Amino acid sequence: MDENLRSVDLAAQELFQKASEDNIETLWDRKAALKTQCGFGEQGVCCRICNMGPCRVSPVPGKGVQRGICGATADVIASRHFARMVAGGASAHSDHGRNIAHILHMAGENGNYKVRDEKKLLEVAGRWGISTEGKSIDSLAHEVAEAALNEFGKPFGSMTLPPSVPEQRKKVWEENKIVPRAIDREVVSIMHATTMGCTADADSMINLAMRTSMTDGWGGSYIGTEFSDILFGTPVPREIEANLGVIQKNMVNIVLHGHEPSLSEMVVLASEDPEIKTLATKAGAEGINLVGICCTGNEVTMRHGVKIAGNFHQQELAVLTGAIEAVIVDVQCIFPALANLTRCFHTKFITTSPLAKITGATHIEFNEEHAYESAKSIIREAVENFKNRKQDRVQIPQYKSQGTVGYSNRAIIGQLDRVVNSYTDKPGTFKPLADCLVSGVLRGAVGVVGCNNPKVKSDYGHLEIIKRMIANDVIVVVTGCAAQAAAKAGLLSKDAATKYCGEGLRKVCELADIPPVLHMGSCVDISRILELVGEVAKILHLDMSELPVIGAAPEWMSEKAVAIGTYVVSSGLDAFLGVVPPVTGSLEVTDILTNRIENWVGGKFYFETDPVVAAEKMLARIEEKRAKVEEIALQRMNITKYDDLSPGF
Ligand code: XCC
Ligand code: SF4
Repeated sequence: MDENLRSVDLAAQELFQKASEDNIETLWDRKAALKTQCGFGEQGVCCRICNMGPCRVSPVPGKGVQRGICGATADVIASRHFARMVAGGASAHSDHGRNIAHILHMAGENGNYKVRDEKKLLEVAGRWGISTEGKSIDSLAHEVAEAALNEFGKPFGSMTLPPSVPEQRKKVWEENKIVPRAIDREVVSIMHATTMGCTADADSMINLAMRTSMTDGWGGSYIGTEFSDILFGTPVPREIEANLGVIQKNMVNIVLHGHEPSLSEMVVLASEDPEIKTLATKAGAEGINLVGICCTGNEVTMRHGVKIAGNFHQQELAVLTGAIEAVIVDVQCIFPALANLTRCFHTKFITTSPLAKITGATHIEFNEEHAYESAKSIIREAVENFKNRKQDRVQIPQYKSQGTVGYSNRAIIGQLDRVVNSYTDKPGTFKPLADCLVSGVLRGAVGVVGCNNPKVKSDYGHLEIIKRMIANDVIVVVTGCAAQAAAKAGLLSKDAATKYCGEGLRKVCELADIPPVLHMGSCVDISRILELVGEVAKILHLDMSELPVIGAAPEWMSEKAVAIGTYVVSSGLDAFLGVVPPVTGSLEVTDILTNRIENWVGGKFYFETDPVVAAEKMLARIEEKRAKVEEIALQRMNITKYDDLSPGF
């Protein structure tokens, strides 16, 4: 592939050059080596569920082999595959949530982990129906953690839903029988229902997948976010820098990559340890420079302002700079290729989780019981490695952008409150935002999330959609690698409002002192977006599906994105996928996901690979929903005029 077609990122383009000069392989080379990828797999019509197979059936009805050995049709095979992707994704997010709950369970004054946000703990205790009276913070934390942990395997009843779910939405879920039961149970249910000889009906299969996806968004991910905020602090706005130019020539550079903040939080703390700092100086470095990649990077940038080295597609490129002493990883989205690649340099590749050991990496298992010491010994490896760096092989592309991150919902309300200072009857809500949406100052809101994928030009889809949204007065919230794409392109800076926005959004940004694109965190933090949308819907007495709000994953690759897309749609919002999921070999499954599902839950999937076309369709869909918003809201609130606009906006 022409190198300039791989990524819009100039830092990346510079390093593609270096990779080819040095004859070092990257993901794009491996993609090219695969030549044409398997068409059956791509369309979801190859079944490997039992060992009579693999059975690959024809994606064309009436032509070629129509059934697998057991008789499963393309519809059955594609729907089962889709459901397994949802289960895979939901399990990753939820297991992450569970780990954070375990950390909260062990938190205490004398331990390594402490409760940093007591207010949030009290709030969350309320949501689990736990009385706070007469309890110490630590014992309350313990109790809240236990309540959450019980959600994963509770034998009876349904999952405890957060208070942000509007009543209308709950009814939709009940009618569709997609109220999730225990978090683990739903994932197991999918594995069961998809095994040989169970569900052979696309409608029911997608329905089960929807129920499972809800355990992710409104369950495991929600717990992951809330408990991380309790433990490590709820993010507040802070300035950061992003792109490979944040790597420092004279410092010990450590890449934090993966997803769970339990390790990275300790690494941040331990990097300040006097002993470690002295060690760095002795090694001849000016200090320690932590930089983040993927969602672990998002977690620590949101809470500590740790600089962003890049997103998913930059994990190899960071190593290619030759200036990385260690890549420290926990779980998810880690290329096994880093093992070989780091060997071409002095870089240490350190795995820390028993769930993500990688052949060729140095495994130093992270011990949560002795988290601080454990993090210190991991950093020590990196610092001691500084002396092995070959400065003549170092090439750090000098590209980086400034931006503001840290938009938790509390932070967003804080910004709104600064404008609506005369609005005092209900301070501290999303009311001003709801007002802007109804009045049309903001046409709508879009969440742009997800990965990079070499099937599309890196970052192009993210940036194209984001720019087109904000130019049309649609406010954008971002998480995951989409957020990092936005950061690298300068879209998280407050200046972006003047540069790219329509008049309405620009005004809102100026008044509230926010960028037009709000970084809300990692991918589990899409739960923040759910909370935001749910609360705004509640204020307007609307269902989530009635709001001019859309989700988009322009460059997704992970099973997690399939789980996310499915819970977004099940929550009533459209989800635009920029890479087609492996279901198109079944007309029926494609029809369910892009059409019929809307009759069930009010939102549907769009498969649209051209971001320019996707953006047009998104804007049209927003206007379609807008047309009815005010009317319905007035009706439900039983008033004739929505004159209650927040003063200030
Ligand atoms: Fe992974 Fe979360 Fe995708 Fe990025 S966006 S490539 S999942 S790091 Ni979630
Ligand atoms: Fe083939 Fe059916 Fe077995 Fe799948 S479950 S591999 S279609 S026989």
